Amino acid sequence: MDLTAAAQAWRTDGFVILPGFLPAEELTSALGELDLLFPSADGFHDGTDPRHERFIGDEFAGIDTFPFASAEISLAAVNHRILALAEALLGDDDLHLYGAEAWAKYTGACDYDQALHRDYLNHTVLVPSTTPGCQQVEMFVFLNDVPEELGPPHLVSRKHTAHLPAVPNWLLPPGQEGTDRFVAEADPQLYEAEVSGAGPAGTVIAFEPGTYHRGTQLSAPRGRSTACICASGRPACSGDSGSVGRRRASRASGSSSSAAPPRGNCRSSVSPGPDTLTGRLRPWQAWHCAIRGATFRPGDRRVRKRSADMGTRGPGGLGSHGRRNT
Ligand SMILES: O=C(O)CCC(=O)C(=O)O
Repeated sequence: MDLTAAAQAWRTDGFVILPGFLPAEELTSALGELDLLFPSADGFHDGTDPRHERFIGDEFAGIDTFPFASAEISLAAVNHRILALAEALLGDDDLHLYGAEAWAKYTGACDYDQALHRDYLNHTVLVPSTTPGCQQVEMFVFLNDVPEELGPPHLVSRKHTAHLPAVPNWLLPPGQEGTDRFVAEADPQLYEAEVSGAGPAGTVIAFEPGTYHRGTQLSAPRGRSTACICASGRPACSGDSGSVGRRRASRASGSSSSAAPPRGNCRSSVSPGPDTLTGRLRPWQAWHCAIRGATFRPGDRRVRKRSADMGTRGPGGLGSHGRRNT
């Protein structure tokens, strides 16, 4: 599917699924650093990786916030094809990445099955907009193959949901009762209308925060799925209220994570400086520089050299943001 067709599908359905959109060779370096973030499937399931306990009992505990410990995975979130797709879908080239996460899920670690929901409570200050110039796009980027047994997101076309009010925001499977005015039982047809995002590594699922979607259960024995999630749009139109939406989604799906403390806010961890807004450096380019600088690890001479270079590079470089490497 070319970008024009993708934009058409996005306008009609509120999402577009692009199987294998990132070619394997553009994921190789990110995959080579995946163990900096997450245990392997064997390391988790055999309990041999000391980090395995983190993932047990809370689906959101598998989320790392941007910038990641791996420069290459951070860069995957702003891969040039992702940027071109965001520009095509939003019809705008003045975009800012306002959030990025990397997420690992392991079969049996917890309940990953979510209720259908929209993301407006943690992506916008108001209800999501379809107004040109004020839209946002979220993308799931699969780092490995995600067949149905590894819990791909499911989405529902706007054709079935455009008429639905902003509240309730979580629509439970038929037969389950809502707990407050934000959570209600869905019309049975809504779950029947779901489309699966299952696809090979490199698949990108782009959706508008007002599109109903949900995470699904992992059932493959000893399975692991990993994805990057990135969100971009016009900063003037986007807001952030932490991860309220996710916590509420998990409460609606009965997961134990409702009592978890709020997770960190990745939206402001590295933001393009004022110079990037004056047109000297496009925001995306600034992000590339910032990622390389902010993912510095002590002892990593390769990354240290890059960040030192960027400090002298002028607008948008790390030095001009006045930020320190951590
Ligand atoms: O991970 C997924 O497949 C979907 C997650 C999701 O929609 C959410 O947590 O809001």
